[in-house]
Amino acid sequence: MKKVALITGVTGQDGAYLSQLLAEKDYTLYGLLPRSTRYAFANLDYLGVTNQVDYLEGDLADEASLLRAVQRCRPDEVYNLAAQSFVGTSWDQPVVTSEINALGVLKLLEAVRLFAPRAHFYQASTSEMFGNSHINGEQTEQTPFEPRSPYAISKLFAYWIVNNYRESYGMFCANGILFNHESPIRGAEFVTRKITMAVARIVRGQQERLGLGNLDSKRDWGFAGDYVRAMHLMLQQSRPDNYIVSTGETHSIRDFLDVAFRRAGIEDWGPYVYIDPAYKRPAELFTLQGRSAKAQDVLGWRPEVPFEELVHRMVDADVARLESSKKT
Ligand code: NAP
Ligand code: F7E
Repeated sequence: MKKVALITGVTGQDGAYLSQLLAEKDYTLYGLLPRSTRYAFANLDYLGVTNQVDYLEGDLADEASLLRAVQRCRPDEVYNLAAQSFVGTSWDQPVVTSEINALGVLKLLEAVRLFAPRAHFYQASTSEMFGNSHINGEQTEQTPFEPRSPYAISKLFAYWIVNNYRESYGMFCANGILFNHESPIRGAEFVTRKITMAVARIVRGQQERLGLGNLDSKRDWGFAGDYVRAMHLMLQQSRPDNYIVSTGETHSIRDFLDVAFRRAGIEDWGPYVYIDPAYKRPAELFTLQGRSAKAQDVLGWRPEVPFEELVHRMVDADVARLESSKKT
């Protein structure tokens, strides 16, 4: 029998990579589609999987729509990837962020508890929950959470309610605590893609300069295609648990700029980049560096795409997009 998976946030970066992975594994796939995303299939199109998914209308803010969606598809696995996922916006729209990222998860858990109580449930938790907390410079599953944005706080509620449903109802609920992961279909508002899109335009003479915020913050950046494999593995275990997913390496925004501009043949990015205070955040996370030993030992998961190759892939994809848009 084919397994049935329901993916929320199916049109986002991770939703598209996960759809591709599960389609290859011959799942029957359902994607939750809020009205706002009705025609936003660019990421799924990019990976060639738009037609491999059946779409169910629903929104994490609308409990009845979640009840209907879960009742209709009766999933074996639920991947909750939907979120207001941009940390910067969470200061401008803290209530919407909390409605979706915190209460939305609770609403979805209730729908699963009522209509698919044996389903395995994945929650997209995040390294943002750690804030600046670390143990010897790293974050592990034991590191205390010290969230520093409305986004992180909303995700921490979700993390705990998922643990609570596991403990209270014996449901198979897993939290993946994922560190930053990127790809050629990363949202344009995130710093990595903002840089690679700008690099492509700068080398073609379509943009002069790039305004950025804090260049000194460091992130543990991996490849989204690698990280969705970890999500799937978490739901194939005999027991539900929480796992960090990360590369174990950290790089600054400056490092990212070095590699991205050099890939496009520009050795010194200095003249092209300026500091725009509008992109500085009210509270910053300085360094994230995750230890994914547990995921590696228990799940047998490994990250496969190293930092430089990730940046190269993103720059090359954005350069290619501009080339092809010129031809059409
Ligand atoms: P993304 O590209 O921003 O995708 C988020 C998805 O959620 C989009 O399809 C979005 O649709 C959908 N969505 C937003 N509000 C919704 C609502 N009210 N109801 C239903 N769907 C809604 O994010 P991502 O990078 O793929 O990340 C996937 C998940 O992992 C998110 O929960 C994110 O917070 C979490 N996460 C991401 C990272 C990372 O580095 N990428 C790291 C840790 C955790 P619209 O586009 O129409 O809004
Ligand atoms: O910022 C700095 C910014 O927006 C990274 C989400 O997927 O990962 C992501 O959150 C760093 C921060 O990602 C600009 O201040 C400088 O220090 O790319 P970002 P994020 O905030 O780390 C986590 C794990 C998630 O869970 C989230 O969903 O880059 N930065 N200048 C800038 N950031 C942006 N966006 N734009 C700038 O101009």
